[in-house]
Amino acid sequence: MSTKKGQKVSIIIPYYNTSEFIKDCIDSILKQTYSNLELIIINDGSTKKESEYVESLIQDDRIVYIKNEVNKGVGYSRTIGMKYSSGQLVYFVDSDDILTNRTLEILVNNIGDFPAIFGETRKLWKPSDLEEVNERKEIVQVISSAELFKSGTILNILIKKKFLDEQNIQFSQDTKGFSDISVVVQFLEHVEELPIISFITYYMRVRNDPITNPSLAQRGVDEITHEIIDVYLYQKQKPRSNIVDGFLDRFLLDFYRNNVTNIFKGNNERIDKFYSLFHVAISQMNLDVLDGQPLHIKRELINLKKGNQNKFKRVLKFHVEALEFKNGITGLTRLKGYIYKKVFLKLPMKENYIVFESFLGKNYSDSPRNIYEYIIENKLDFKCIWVLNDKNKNIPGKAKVVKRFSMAYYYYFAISKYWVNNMRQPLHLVKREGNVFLETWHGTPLKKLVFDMNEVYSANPRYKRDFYLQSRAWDYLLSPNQYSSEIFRSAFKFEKEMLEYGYPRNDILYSSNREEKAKSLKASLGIPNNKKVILYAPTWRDDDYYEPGKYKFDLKLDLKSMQEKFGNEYVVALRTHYFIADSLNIEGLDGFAYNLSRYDDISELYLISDILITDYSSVFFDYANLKRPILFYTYDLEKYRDQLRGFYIDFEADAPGPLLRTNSEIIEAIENIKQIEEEYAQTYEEFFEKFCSWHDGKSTERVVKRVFLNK
Ligand code: C2G
Repeated sequence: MSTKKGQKVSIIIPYYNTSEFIKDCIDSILKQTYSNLELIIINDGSTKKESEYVESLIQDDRIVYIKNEVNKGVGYSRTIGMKYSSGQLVYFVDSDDILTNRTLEILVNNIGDFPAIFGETRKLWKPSDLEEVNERKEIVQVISSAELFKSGTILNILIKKKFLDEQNIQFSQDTKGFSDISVVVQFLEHVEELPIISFITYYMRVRNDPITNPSLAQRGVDEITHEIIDVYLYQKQKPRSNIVDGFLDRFLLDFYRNNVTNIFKGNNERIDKFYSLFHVAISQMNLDVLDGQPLHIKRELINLKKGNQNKFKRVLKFHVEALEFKNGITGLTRLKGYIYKKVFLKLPMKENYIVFESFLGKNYSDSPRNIYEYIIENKLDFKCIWVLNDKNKNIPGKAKVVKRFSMAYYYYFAISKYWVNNMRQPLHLVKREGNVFLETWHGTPLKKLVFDMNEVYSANPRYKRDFYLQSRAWDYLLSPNQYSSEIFRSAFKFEKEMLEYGYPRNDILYSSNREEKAKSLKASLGIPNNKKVILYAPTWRDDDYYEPGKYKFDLKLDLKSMQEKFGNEYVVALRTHYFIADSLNIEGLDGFAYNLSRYDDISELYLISDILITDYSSVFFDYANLKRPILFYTYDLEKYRDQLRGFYIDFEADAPGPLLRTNSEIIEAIENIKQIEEEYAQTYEEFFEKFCSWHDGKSTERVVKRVFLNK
């Protein structure tokens, strides 16, 4: 239902360099079922490019656009917005947030005689997670204003303009963040109770990149702590009602409780620095607010208020230790982490210990394997430890095998000087002074990675932040080609030593006895020697998962018809990505289809293959070292490229083989494989030059010499 009747709503949005998000925000406002609105955008000194972008979106005559020449802050911009507003109702929105279709209709219809009404707010990682909420039942409840304003924000509240004018309610313009507090305080002076409606009217976006594009709330804890204390002290110096005083005390107390470990970080220097700051603030606090708080919080705040610095330190230390202990004993996994931190990390570090891990301990493979084998073959003086989920796996040499996340795993990670991993390490592993981390990584990127990605569709929405923190621990990063070096620098923000030696895992593709190796491997897998092998090795899809690390895969290759066509000449080796939890069904295809998804090392499978079929997996960059034919089964190219990931190269133009959409195209290509090879010879050559030319079978040697022998 669209309506022009009723009171006009002025929606006020400050905009500061958020072009990535603003379109979703504006669209959600312009398509409101309640259309009697004006949208006031205050461009708060954004860059030229960001300004031009938002200006290009102003295509509706309900939009009022105001521009501050320099950045003045949210409080100032909202005040300007109010000044220009002509509606009887105002509603503040942040430029990265999103409304539901009926937000205004629902709020306007239910405000009645109250000066303001709250809607329900939800957090949102990305617009595609928006739920359809229009059918929910609306229930209005009237509750205490202090409770409603607990989080200190004025977003998602429809307010009568007359009320703001009469009470002269204004935003403070003194601080960057928390300018809302001044408005909240004035509200609390005037209204005891307000209505809230049980209907989601506002989606607050959690930005996926707190590293390069943080929201105000995602700034560092130090900056926020200073700001909150400033705002608190500023508000406290004015004469206040008990309700407002109580609200301010509660606000600071909640902040303290939620952030205490993060602020002090158990570090003496920080404790001294922040002690003084909190001492000044807590001196103003009425300690009645501590009623019902846990004993340690009471003791900390009392000592802060009294100025007993040493006593405060002792209580805080006990509090943090107790918290760690309590966390440590809730379950076996946490207990191991606790022992790791409290005991293992305090043991002396062993200078010649190396821990190896490949694909999360799922197999004995990839560059870590080649590096390990070089070390044992050359009898270098190192004690090696392998992380493998299957503790009974047979591997060459005398390595100690430990299961991932076992007690032994934590022990060896704590005491070993060297770590070699082809993926990211768990966040809770601590890099000690003197630790050397060799990150081998696991492929030349086609699909965009980390900071080159826009939206994150994979199961972990904190991907960018986690990746950033993890990669700070890497000392060396292997690169297979110039192209990857450049991408790793931008996508990972990697600034330490890049080892531009080619991938150790590809040495095997250049070994002089590769024919014999292939022959004996075929025999051990039960593949007849007179049959040629087609290897199908696709990647995973970010949006198709059961849980993080467990992805679905739907086999779209028609193996039956392939068998009918090529059964006499070929067999098919199927190899799913290590994230795939689904197992393939190859019933009735005995002697034709081989499921090698659990086979340790894909490089060996390259050796036995005559044709590779893949999609967007990095496998083709490695396989191309063999100069054998490659087909791309890209049945979901548009979705994968344009929505899920985005590519670094012009895939259609530069791929060393044809992009095929259907099973019959695949079959036809296999039938004409010689012709395809000829057709793609030139492109393949250029591709090889760009991505494979650093490889010569000696990458492992170069890496070992640099990292472990210091040459
Ligand atoms: N892999 C495999 N079997 C598959 C797919 C991949 O064994 N069916 C192995 C290969 O060694 C491959 C590596 O896993 O090079 C990485 O797989 P990708 O499909 O490229 O996907 P991802 O793990 O997301 O790697 O920069 C590297 C990539 O961009 C990211």
